[in-house]
Parts: sequence; structure tokens; C-alpha cells
Amino acid sequence: APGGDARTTGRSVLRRGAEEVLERNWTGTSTVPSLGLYPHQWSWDSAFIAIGLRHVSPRRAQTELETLLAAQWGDGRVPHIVFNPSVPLDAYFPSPDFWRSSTAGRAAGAPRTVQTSGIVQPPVHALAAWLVHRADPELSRARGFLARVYPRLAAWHRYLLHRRDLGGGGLVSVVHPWEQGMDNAPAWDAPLARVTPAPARSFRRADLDHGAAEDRPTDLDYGRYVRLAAGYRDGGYADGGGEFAVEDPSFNALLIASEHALARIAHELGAQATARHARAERLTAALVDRLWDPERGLFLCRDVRGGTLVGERGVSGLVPLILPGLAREVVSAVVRTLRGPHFGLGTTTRLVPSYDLLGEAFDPHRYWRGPAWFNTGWLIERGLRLHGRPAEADALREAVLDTALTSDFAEYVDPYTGEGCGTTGFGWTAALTLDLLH
Ligand code: 9WN
Repeated sequence: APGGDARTTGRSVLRRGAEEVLERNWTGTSTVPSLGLYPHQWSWDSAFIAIGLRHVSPRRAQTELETLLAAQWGDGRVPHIVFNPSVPLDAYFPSPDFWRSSTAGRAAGAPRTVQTSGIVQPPVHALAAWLVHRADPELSRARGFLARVYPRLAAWHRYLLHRRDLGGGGLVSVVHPWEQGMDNAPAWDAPLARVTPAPARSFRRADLDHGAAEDRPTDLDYGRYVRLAAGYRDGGYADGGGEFAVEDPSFNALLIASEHALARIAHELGAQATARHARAERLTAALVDRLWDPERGLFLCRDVRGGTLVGERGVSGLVPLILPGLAREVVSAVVRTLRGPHFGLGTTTRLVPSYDLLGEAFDPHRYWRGPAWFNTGWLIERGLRLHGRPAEADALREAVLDTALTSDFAEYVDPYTGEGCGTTGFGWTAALTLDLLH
């Protein structure tokens, strides 16, 4: 049919476009999220990028993860940014002279030769490593890929589970909104309100050279981000005492999914896997116990310092749909919420907004306060498929692919119109497009 031909052509244009973005953003050892706005290596970006890159070059996908893991700290943390020394200091803020990892992070075992940030990002890496391995098991075995990354991934999870259980209930806390990856999500507003912002004059934002101010976090948010990060640094990046600690559903769900992947990796390497699967199941139970809200039909963030659940509905609360061990009634409730008025999937929207369409803080263009992002779209698509909802998964996949093409691989888009926001040529948008095309 002529319609079918047009679609096939459209898809091959999309595939070529996505491959070109990954090619342009490749530095030789890793892929930058964006040439202008984010010119270094980011932790969870690299995991998502490797998941797409495995379809283009399994070797490059392995290298992507190996480069990131080579910057791991002695205490097991995987830093959220690995800085490229050939990029000028003022190209991104906060730069290496802010984090001072090799001096301030000495006690925590920061690497000496490479500069990094001192906070972390969501642990998508073991999941990515497993998917990368499966793309070309022969090459992976020949290079000893899994055998080399396994101990590092295990130490990473150990760090999170042992040093970051700040609420004492078995889940991991983030100590900075940048760690969770959805930087200005409205769920952070209440816990962040306790943090005195650093004066706007005390730092210079480089992001505004590349992105429209209306699409980015506000100066007030930045003041608080800077104050929190500086406090963590000045305490030698030791965990426990900070004024911000939040248990987030997406961060913990990604850890659980990665723990299941680590079990598969262990099994592939001939080691014991059952203890890891069991741990993932215990963590799933803790997630439901501590963060599930049956009335709202989604997971919430727990403000550990304030001792309360935060009543905001965000996409983070839907991401646990990726978990295999979720009870049937929880799955049904999450899907109902996804399709209901707060997220509108299949009715008022074709993509998943990052925040409640009916929420007071909703803004269709401002970063994580409404726009649809491609990594969360990919995760929800995977969750729908896992839980036997192929029609909904297919519809979401089509919408994500169409929007990637029309927005030129935007960083995020207006959830109603699909209009691109932030930057274009964005790494994980291109990579996850490729993965959905396969
Ligand atoms: C701070 C790189 C990163 C993503 C985050 C996204 C944004 C950084 C920023 O860009 O955060 O880490 O400067 O705004 O929120 O999820 O990893 O793409």
C-alpha cells in the first residue's frame, strides 16, 4: 500500500537520522548527551545511549559503559558526570573546579586522573550492560565484557544499598535533585524549600547560552542546587547528614531492574544468581510498602527529612511498571492512572507527560514540570509490553518514533503538541529511537 511505503521510507529516514546524531555526539570513548548544552559524559545518559548504540556498534556500546565505569570512585559510586578535559571550563556549569573531585572526594576514593562530579544518577547501567551483551554475545565473551564490568556494577549497587539507605526502610535516597535525573520535578519543591539558595551572583549558568530560559529550571532552583552540591562537597562527599534526602520511585525501580539484570549477568558468568533475584524481590516489596499510594494509583516520593510522602503526581511514580514482580492490582492501577485525566495517555496525549496535566505546577514547556521525555517513554513502553499490554505499548512506540522524527531528536517535547523543547540532536532520544525501531 502507498501508505505503507511512505511509512517504511519515514522509518529509514528516522534510523539514519538517529545514527547520525550518535555519530556526531561520539567523542572516541563515549557519547555526549548534546554537543552544546551537555559536552561531557553523563551517567544515566550513557546507559540509555549504550542501549541504542548496541544496534549500530556493540563494541562502541561496550566502550561507552566501560569509559563511565572507569571513573568509578573507590566507595563504589558512579559519578553523574565524567568531565572531558579538552572542553573549556566555562562550557558547562558546575565545572570540575566546582566539584574538585580529586581533592574533596579523596576520602571517598575519587579517581586521581579523571575529573568527575561527586553525586550520582539512576543506576540503569547493569540493565544496559546486559542488553549490550545480548546484542552480540560472541564479541562480548571474546572481550571479556561482562567479566570486567560485573565487579564494578556489583560495587555500585553495594554503595547505593549500604551508604544510601538514609530512610532506614531498605530503599535508596537521593541527596540532590540532579541525582534522580528529573531535576526540577514539582515533587522536589517541598523538600527543596528548606534549602537556603546560594545567591544568583555567586555562579554563572552556562545552560542559558544553549537553551531558552522558559524551558530550563529557574535561577531560584539553581541557587538551591548549588547550595546543596557545595554542602555535600564540603563534607567530603560523605553520606548521611545532608538536608535533602528523598526516596524516589523511578530511581529505586531502575535499581531493582538492574539488580535483576545483574543476576542474569552473574548467571552468565557461572556465578550464583538466586540471591540477587531475591534481593530484587525484597526491594520491590519495600517500594510498594513505602511509596505506593493506592488512592492516587501511583508511587510517590518520600521526603525522608520531612518524614512525609509528597502528594505530587509525576512520571517517576509510573516508572515502576518496568518491574516484573509487581502485583497484578498495582499494575492495573498504574495503567489506569496513565490513561486517566492526570496523564491522558491515549486520550488527551499520545506521549507520557513528566508531570500531572492537572497539577498546579504543570507547564508544558518547562523541563521536568510537564514535557514528555523519551527515556521515560521508552521505560513505560517496556513496562506496558512486559505486563501484557501490547496495544498500548505499540501506540506509545509509534508516538515516540513520530515525535523523534518531527522534533529532530529533541531533548523533550510539549506533551500535547509534540513541539520540541530544550536542545535537538539529543543522545538518548536518538539511541532509544533506534532501540524502538528494532
Ligand atoms: C544536570 C544530561 C542531563 C540528564 C538529566 C537532565 C539534565 C543536567 C542539567 O541533563 O540535567 O545533571 O544541566 O540540567 O535533567 O536527566 O541526565 O542529559
